[in-house]
This record gives sequence, C-alpha cells and structure tokens, in this order.
Amino acid sequence: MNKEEKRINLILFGPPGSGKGTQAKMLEKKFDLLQISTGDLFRYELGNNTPLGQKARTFMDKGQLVPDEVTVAMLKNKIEQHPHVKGYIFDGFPRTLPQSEALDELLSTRGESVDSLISLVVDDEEIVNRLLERGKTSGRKDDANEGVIRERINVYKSETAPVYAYYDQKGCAQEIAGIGEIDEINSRLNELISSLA
Ligand code: B4P
Repeated sequence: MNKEEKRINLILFGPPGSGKGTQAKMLEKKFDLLQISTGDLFRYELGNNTPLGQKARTFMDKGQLVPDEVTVAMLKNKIEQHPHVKGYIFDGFPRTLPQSEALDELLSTRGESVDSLISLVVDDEEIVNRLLERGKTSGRKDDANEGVIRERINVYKSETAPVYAYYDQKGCAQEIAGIGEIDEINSRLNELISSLA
C-alpha cells in the first residue's frame, strides 16, 4: 500500500438480512477493501467442524450471539493475518458494546479508528421474508425457521442496536434505506463512501 493513501475502516451495520453481506462483497471490490464477515468466519469453522465451529454452532443454530471473547479473538486473528490492506469492511461485527470497545482498541494500536458505521434500515417483515427465502437454498439452519429468525431480530434490538448509538456519539454513524433494488442501495453506499475517501 502507498503510505500516502488514506485508509478507510467501515462498519456495515443493520439487522440480520438487511443486506450487509450482499453489499459488503460489492463494496470490497469497488473500494479495494477487505471484507471481514464474522458470520462467514464462523460458518467456515463450522464447515470444517473445528472446536471453534462446534462451539459457535450451539449459539448460531438458536439465533443467539456467539460469546464476545470467542468472536473478538477470531476477529483479531483475521486482522493480524491481513495488516497491509487499504482498509476493512466489518460485516456483522461489532454486534455488542464490548465488541465495539475491543474493535476501537485494536484499531487504535495501529493509530486508526472507525471512519464510518453505515446502518442499513430494513423493517422486520421484510427481513423475515428475505431470510426465509434464503433458507430455501442456503442450508443455513438459522434461516430455515421463522422462530429462530425472530429471535435473531430480538437479539439485534436488545444487544446490537446500542452499537449504533455508541458510534453516533463519536459522530461517525449514518443510516441509509436498505429497501429497494440491490444496485440502487449499492449506489447510495458508493456515494457515501466516496465522500469519505
Ligand atoms: P451473519 O452471517 O452476519 O448473518 P446475517 O445477519 O443474516 O447477515 P448476512 O450478511 O448473511 O445477510 P444479508 O443481510 O446480506 O450472522 C449469522 C450468525 O453468526 C449470527 O446470528 C450469530 O449467531 C453469529 N455471529 C456473527 N457475527 C457475530 C458477532 N459479531 N458476535 C456474535 N455472534 C456473531 O442478506 C440476507 C438475504 O437478503 C440474502 O438472501 C440476500 O440475497 C437478500 N437481500 C439482500 N439485499 C436485498 C435487497 N435489497 N432486496 C431483497 N433481498 C435482498
């Protein structure tokens, strides 16, 4: 990386099924950033049946959050494997206040911080429909059952939503509408992120 180039650290935020993963993959290419999805990292461990995967499964299948210490250690490890990228898109992380504090601490050791948290706003019924639809083909247990999906939404509201206020106080949280065509939402994000670069 050119030392003069501005690094960007983004959090893509929002309820389950709001389009974080979908959009993060598109933004990763456009802005040459590294997407780090804690959900994907857990699913990789699950697929390989590692001890970490076995532990994560018990929480994920019920729609609950994997404990902070496990999640933070996994994220730290991933960042340390990729120190020289232009920046990160954190997708599905942080999901609790302790995770937010841990992320800020990790970035501050590198003289960096979160530049922007962008929250995709989508209503509950749209989320349930999207995830049930994905569950028909994804093989994800947490998408196959409406009760589990609603539990994930409840967990988002009680444990994850405060993360927005945490970054809002730092002056770097913004909301955008997450309903509509995927490309249309992507254009909104591109415009916003271009203004940060
Ligand atoms: P995640 O993998 O993060 O799952 P998710 O919230 O469902 O988001 P995802 O990115 O997959 O879906 P997207 O909105 O893009 O987490 C899964 C589980 O892992 C958690 O419940 C938890 O147990 C654990 N976990 C992960 N991170 C953790 C952490 N930090 N701490 C503790 N536990 C953690 O897309 C959803 C669907 O909508 C797709 O099918 C997509 O095609 C569709 N879609 C997207 N945009 C659309 C649009 N505009 N219109 C219509 N459909 C759209």
